[in-house]
Amino acid sequence: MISNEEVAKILRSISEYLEMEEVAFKPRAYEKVADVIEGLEEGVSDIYKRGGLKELEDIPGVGISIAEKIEELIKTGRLKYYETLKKKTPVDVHALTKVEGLGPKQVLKLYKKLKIKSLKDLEKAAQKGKIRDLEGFGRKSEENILKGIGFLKRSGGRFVLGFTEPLIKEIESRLRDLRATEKVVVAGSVRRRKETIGDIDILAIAKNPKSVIDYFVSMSGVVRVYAKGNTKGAVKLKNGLDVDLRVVQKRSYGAALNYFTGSKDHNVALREIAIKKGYKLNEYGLFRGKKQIAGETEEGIYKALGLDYIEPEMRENLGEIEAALRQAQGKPGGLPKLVGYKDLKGDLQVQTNWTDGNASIEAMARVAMDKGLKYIAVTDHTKRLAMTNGLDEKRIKRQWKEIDAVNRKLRGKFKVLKSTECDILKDGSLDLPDKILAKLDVVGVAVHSHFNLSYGEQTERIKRAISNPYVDILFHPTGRIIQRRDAYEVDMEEIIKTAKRTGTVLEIDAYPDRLDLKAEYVRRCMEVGVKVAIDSDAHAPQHFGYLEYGIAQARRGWASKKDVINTRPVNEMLSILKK
Ligand code: DGT
Ligand code: CA
Ligand code: CA
Ligand code: ZN
Repeated sequence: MISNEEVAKILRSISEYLEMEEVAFKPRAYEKVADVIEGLEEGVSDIYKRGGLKELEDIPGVGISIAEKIEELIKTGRLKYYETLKKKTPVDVHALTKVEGLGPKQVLKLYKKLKIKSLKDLEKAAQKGKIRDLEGFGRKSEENILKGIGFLKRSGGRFVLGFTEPLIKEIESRLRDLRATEKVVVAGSVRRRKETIGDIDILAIAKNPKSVIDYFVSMSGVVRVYAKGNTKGAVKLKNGLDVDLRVVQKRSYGAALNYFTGSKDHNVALREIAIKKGYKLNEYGLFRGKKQIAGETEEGIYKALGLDYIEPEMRENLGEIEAALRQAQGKPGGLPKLVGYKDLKGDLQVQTNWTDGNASIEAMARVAMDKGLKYIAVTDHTKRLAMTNGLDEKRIKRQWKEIDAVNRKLRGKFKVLKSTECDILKDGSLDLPDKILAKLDVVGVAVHSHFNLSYGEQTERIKRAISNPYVDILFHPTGRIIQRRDAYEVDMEEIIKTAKRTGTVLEIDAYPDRLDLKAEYVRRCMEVGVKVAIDSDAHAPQHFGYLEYGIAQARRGWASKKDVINTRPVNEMLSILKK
């Protein structure tokens, strides 16, 4: 059965091949559908099984032609159209365009001039200095290519949690559906909600462990079996991801869950506490001599160690154990009560089809409403980002009329706020005049260019932008994209202090490969008293589902509900902004 991830990958490659050939419009259509499919909760195969082509066509952005291609993939696992494109230009576009700065057109040129087909070819050519002489390239772009390849290598082997989760959930549910399993839970970095994961660690309680392991090592998608024991299995999936499964006994469940959730540093610290108390802690339980005194539940273990329960997202041995001890002893400096996964009432960064989003304001509002939100801020890009069709003064005023109309329709149920993702220009001034910003409900600003300024210049630029009295939120403050682009050089300590001084909110962008702010900066915000917003950065209705990764990031940064402005009802949220 073909996964959504695989379908999306093929559609994305098609988009890249078509873009290479400079076909108009179509590439964007394929890319949008790929995004949508990646975000679907239901598998495309299941959707197809349910209602055939018709049902596929109900997926946003899917017309008959793409629907038929998905059908062919589901039925045969192959796609002739894609194979023809691949034959014509036999290059690994997907891998090559992962190199920051390389688009499909450059890839085609590199193939035609230097026969570059793969990352390896690319690296060799760049090292030999062959790329700098090509028209449209230069010494600088050759350097950047080598940098980009280095970056890909360093992040190699890890997977972005938010993009991998549909697969994780699928495996989890397959195991849950087995008659033999009583309980199935994913531990490790997945349970700690890290940004990226090295592998999937699954625990199960089962009546007949052997049968569960047998199923596990032979399920579809497995390309290699590392281990197959009576209570333990380890496999590699065809996307390169490793999965470990352990079947444990009920009375050890809490201890195993605690052990395999980690982190390793957290475990080591817990074990030391156990030893000091004269106990022994391992994945089977907490023992005094031979007698098990805890281990069926995690709560029981923490309690027996004299600690308050610690949420998985905090288990990094970065002070949470000391805080849990103080908490249990009723002393100040205890654990924060973390923001919850259902606490958000609004989303303050949403793009629509006025720029590079794929749905209308009303469609985005209705999906947000279905997700249980009460408000969104429409934050389309501004004119400097011409490739997104960014808004100028005239168009943003027209957009307000549409927002007013949607608000009339949804009155009493939902509120659409007038906002912007206003571009921060090179000198820290903004892409819209103050007189427009003054009329918006919320003003978001963001850096989208000049990533290479010096540390000092970049810091001054952003400080200037957020010192504007109309600016409420700094979106994706460091610009990093996980596994693609490092944060720009910027003094975050200085930005956080400036945010404090000016009352600016910093965003946790929930998009799975942004998660910008990093947890350590979120935690710094909490210490300094800077508020954060958790936004989806949605460009399609499905993206609201990503909010949970932003919440996870906030929890990993020790944020509580009151620290996150969009946990508040709309009027209360607006009242704490600048003005
Ligand atoms: P990952 O997979 O790299 O994203 O990170 P984790 O934390 O999932 O690490 P993994 O899969 O190697 O191991 C899962 C958990 O098992 C880990 O969080 C803690 C526990 N663990 C693994 N090795 C050790 C160890 O040598 N000592 C202790 N105390 N715990 C360990
Ligand atoms: Ca792991
Ligand atoms: Ca593991
Ligand atoms: Zn942006």
